[in-house]
Amino acid sequence: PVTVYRKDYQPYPYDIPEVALSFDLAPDATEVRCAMQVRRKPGASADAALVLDGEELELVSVGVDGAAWPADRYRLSEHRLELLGLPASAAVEIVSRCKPSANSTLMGLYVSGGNFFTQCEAEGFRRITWFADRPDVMSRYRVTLRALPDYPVLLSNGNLIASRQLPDGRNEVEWEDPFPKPCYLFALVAGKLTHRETTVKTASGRDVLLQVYSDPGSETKTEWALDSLLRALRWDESRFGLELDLDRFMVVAVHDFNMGAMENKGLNIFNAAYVLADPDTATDANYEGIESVIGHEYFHNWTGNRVTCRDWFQLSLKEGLTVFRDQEFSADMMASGMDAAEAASARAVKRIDDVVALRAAQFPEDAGPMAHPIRPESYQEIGNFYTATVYEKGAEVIRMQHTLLGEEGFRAGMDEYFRRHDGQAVTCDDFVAAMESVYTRQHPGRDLSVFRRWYRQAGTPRVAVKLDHDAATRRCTVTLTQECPLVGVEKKAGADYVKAPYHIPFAIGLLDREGRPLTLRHEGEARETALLELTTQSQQWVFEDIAERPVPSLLRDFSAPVIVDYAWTDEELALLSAHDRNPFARWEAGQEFATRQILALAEARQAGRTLQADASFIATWRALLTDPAIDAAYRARALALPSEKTLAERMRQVDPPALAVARDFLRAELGRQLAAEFRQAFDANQTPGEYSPAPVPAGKRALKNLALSHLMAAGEPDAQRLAEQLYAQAGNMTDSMAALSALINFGQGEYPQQALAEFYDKWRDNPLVVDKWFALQASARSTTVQTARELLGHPAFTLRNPNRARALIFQFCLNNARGMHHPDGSGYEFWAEQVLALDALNPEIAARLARALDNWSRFVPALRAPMQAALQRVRAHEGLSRNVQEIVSKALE
Ligand code: BAL
Ligand code: ZN
Repeated sequence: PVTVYRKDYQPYPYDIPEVALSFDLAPDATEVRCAMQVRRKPGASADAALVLDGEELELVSVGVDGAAWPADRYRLSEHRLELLGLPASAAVEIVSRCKPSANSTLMGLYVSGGNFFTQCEAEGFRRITWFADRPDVMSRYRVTLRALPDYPVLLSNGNLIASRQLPDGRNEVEWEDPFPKPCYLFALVAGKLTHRETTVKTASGRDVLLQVYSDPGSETKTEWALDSLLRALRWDESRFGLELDLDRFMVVAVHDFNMGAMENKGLNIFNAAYVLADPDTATDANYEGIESVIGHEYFHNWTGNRVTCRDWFQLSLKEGLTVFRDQEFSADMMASGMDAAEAASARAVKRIDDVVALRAAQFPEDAGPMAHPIRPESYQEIGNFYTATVYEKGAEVIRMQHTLLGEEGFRAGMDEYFRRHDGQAVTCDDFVAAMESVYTRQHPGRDLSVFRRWYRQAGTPRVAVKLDHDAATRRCTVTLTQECPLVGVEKKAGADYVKAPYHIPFAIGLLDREGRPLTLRHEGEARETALLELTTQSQQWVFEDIAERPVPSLLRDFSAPVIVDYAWTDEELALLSAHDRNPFARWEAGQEFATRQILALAEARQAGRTLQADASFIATWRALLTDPAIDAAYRARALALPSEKTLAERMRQVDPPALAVARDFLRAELGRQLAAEFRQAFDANQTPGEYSPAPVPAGKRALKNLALSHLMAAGEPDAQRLAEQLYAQAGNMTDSMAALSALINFGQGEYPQQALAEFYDKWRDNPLVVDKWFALQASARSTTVQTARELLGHPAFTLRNPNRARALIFQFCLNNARGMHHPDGSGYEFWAEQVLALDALNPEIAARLARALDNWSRFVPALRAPMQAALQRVRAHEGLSRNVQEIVSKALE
């Protein structure tokens, strides 16, 4: 496989300012005519070939300036068409055919549910026509679609400029996108679809049409998506001064889709899971996810589309920034209409959820064989780099810039970025330079040169904290020392590869021994939270007028994506968990306390000792559960035990079954010892009346259902009756799923299996709910490889639908510690079979599953050997895609 390096970037020698595409759509053979105006760039060699990418295409003809281009003046190979000897300016026309109905990769043009859809990012456009498939070639597109009346809705980017019926009975439409764009933002949709729409005025008074398209019959499920779109439009106007630039913005839902959604200019195509919702079929998490993804794709219109990436190494330029923007959008939506204290808690809940996700997915990636900087240096298959690092750590790197500059400074930096780069394809460094222009104005003599290392170094830095207190001088000295060990490929880079310290904004507070906040006095400033800027390996800060040794509250609001090393005592953690006024750090203290408990229990389990919960930990949990000052949503987060994935990162040798037993034990023990308190929380957090996905009722459901799971896990006498009642009477999918999950994981008797069967019968025609049904079983505690195999044989299962594959196979391989990590290795054999089966259909999805064994070398020896064998089996398979090959090869290196 060919490795592509960032350092090898070369500009494309031609401009392609105009592209006219015309499609004769038919499932088995679609003909595509691609007419391009090409102009050799000043300074490019007159010999420079026009190199075009293509995959799975049949070439029909090549023409230049209205005449056939002689065969000896182009070279055609499997993935390349090179036109030689072109004049400096030419009209090139290529006609080709593709086969949408045979396209199971879901990249390029494909058929789903009888309709046509496209997915072009990163390199799918080359499956539609030969083209310069790279983001720095930006063109204005005019698109003509022709299709039989079976496809009444014909959509593409931009504005509809003509629509007619042809003499042969087909319909023809023309679309024009006034904004130059890279081809990865091209899209078309054709088929039978219904839609919901609204017209709104933008801030500057223009009328714009917002539309959400979906399968006929699903029109009742698109209200939330359309409302979310309107909220996103308003939010970008008010927070960033960015307005919708088109007259029309469309969102289309499709059931077969590799990603969550795609930001094609003016025609976003969405996985139906992020569009369709009603209270009966969607959970609170689904509603939140829809709002967030609708926002994310909409925000890309400026951060990604108006300013795009020079090359795919810069992916985080648009993704990290847009994730940061969608996180802020969600936080602002959650906090809207609340008073200051409620809003702070709502924002903390969002921050906690984002950090939980980062730690579960990105920290392991940063410590494994696929570790890469947020701006990777190389790749074999760019599809493998749509990662938690590029997205979620990328967002943290943007957030740190926001923290360093402040809200006003960050906004000024964004304004400067658009002033400099609107309409261009640029680099991450261009973004930092715009922010730096503001930072340097704010802090003369300082710059972001050290900060830029976040873009070129991989791995999660560790920050060790030392706290010295001198009673005589009443001074408290805080020493921060950072280290970042070599990770992944860096270890092989040789002795001359040296990692340098990062610029780490580290927010800190101090509490006295009663839990009261202390004022941090440093260099004439007095604050409750100090933002320390660590820019070298080790630095010290002295805080004045501190009478006794304080308790430190560290990395408040998770001000940097680092791991903190500090040896709090259990008593200090309990104190922080009860009193820290920074809600994120308060949550963190409880999580650290719980982590210590579960790791100790896992060790006891491994050593064959009796498991026992610590009384002071139970007391800490009791205090959180009964604190009347904290709202339900926050309490549900504070009481949630750390995930097995997060816990695994803290084990020297990962032992998922031991962790699962330890975590289950603690959950049950909490349920037993705090049964009365959990029962009270269950009763006090009912949400009768009409369903609303708003944060307050959703928070109540989260706490109530957490309480139920503890009571069920503990086998409390009345718990199953509560669960059965909740299941039977649930007025929304959140409660139905919570009850069913509690029943199938911890229930007794026949009811749980009956409920499961009844659930399927009720929802068999709703694919998104059937996905939930598969996912629930795949991750259930009692599910074995055998059960997973039986589910593969269920008539509703298909590997061709990514959502279904994710619901069953990914859930089992990633979220079922006992089944997947059975010491006989059967889970890993299952994984290998499914990776290979998926690879034959859809390499992008197969490569995602392949990553489930990334960190095999950090597992206990008994699991390591069968994991390695499964990886080797996959690597040895003939005809493996480039996608999967890159993943398994790196894992085994
Ligand atoms: N650009 C790929 C999908 C997304 O991140 O929005
Ligand atoms: Zn994105």
